[in-house]
Amino acid sequence: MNGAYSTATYRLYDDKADFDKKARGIAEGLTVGSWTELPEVAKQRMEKYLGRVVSVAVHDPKDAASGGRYADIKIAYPDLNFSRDLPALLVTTFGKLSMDGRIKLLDLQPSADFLSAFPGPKFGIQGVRERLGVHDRPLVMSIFKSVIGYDLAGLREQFLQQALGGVDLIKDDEILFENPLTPLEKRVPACIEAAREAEQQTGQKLIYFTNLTGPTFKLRENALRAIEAGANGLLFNVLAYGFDALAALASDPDIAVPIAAHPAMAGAFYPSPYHGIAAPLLLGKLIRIAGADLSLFPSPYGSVVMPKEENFAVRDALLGGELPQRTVFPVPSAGIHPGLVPLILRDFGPEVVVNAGGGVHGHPGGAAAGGRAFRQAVDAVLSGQTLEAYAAQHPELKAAIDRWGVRSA
Ligand code: 1AE
Repeated sequence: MNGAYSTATYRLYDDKADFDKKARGIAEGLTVGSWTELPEVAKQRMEKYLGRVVSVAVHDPKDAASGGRYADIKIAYPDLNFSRDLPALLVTTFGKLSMDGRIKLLDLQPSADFLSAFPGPKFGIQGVRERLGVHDRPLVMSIFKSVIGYDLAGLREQFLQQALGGVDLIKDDEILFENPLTPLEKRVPACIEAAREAEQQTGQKLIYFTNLTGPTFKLRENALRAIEAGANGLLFNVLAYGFDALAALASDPDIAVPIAAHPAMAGAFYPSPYHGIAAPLLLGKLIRIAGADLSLFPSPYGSVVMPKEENFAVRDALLGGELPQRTVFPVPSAGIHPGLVPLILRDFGPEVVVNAGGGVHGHPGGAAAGGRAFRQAVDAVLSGQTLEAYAAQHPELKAAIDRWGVRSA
């Protein structure tokens, strides 16, 4: 095969299909259309556009729970067929095909040439750490909770309490949109000012991820408005807008703040074994190529569960060496409390963001105590102590453990 190719791996379930034939049908159908009927002279002209079957691995598990007979099919697509943007890659590899039977897109391996069109995260893990001046421990993020209906003073107070707990990052709730009570131009300065007030007590720098919202064609303008108002981070509902919108924001030289990608709507894509896009690709590889600096996804421990194996594959896609783009902070989320910190650090290592909403605000001593409990839990693990032992000298952690317990597996 001459020229650059990008490959896609699919899992296709079918009790009777001839999977080799099916694979040839995909390779031809998504590139040149029909192949065998083409006259010889046209074949010569079209060959460089033809998709290739790389491999077909058929599995026929007999147990009823397995979901039946399936094949993992790998197809190589000539880069010649599509432009250097993510919509073109996705529509080529999984456009019409996504609706054709029980088929799931497991992975994409874009060519080096394709990947070179994507600068990826502007900051990545190192850049975010440099902004905060924190290099020796996992980061802690707190999520606003119950923001709708709050006025500016109420929102500022909620921010201040979170910041006083010593968290590194605070993110808007993803459902906070432009609204008359807390419009962007007022909300951002109020929160940044509260961050400064807290910094005087905690000595802690803080990034506030302001929810970037509005119609797609206004995103850039709204991002610049937020930054002009003082925002030093942006939260982005990437799956509602698409990966291309994220790529445009991340590569924009005027949008020089870290971006946290929220997984809202991800459940419409990854959980089915038979349809959609696998989580490691959706919330790992594509997020990194498109350029978010942090990727949130459901943890394997909390309230919105993603199986461990998939979770670790998301982690590996964000942190691993397969892509040329900077590494991205994994943010396993949802239902996280201080008693889960030992598991998070064991499974994700030092390059992780411990992220919680209810686990901060639900602390018996309030949000500031909740943030402190998380920082203490991280310190306990880094100093090699059990949470229970460390809690003997740290009342906020003790109260959190009394409330939520400690999970060991
Ligand atoms: C997977 C996203 C988690 C998220 O955005 C969120 O708000 C979590 O809240 P808690 O920590 O479950 O209360």
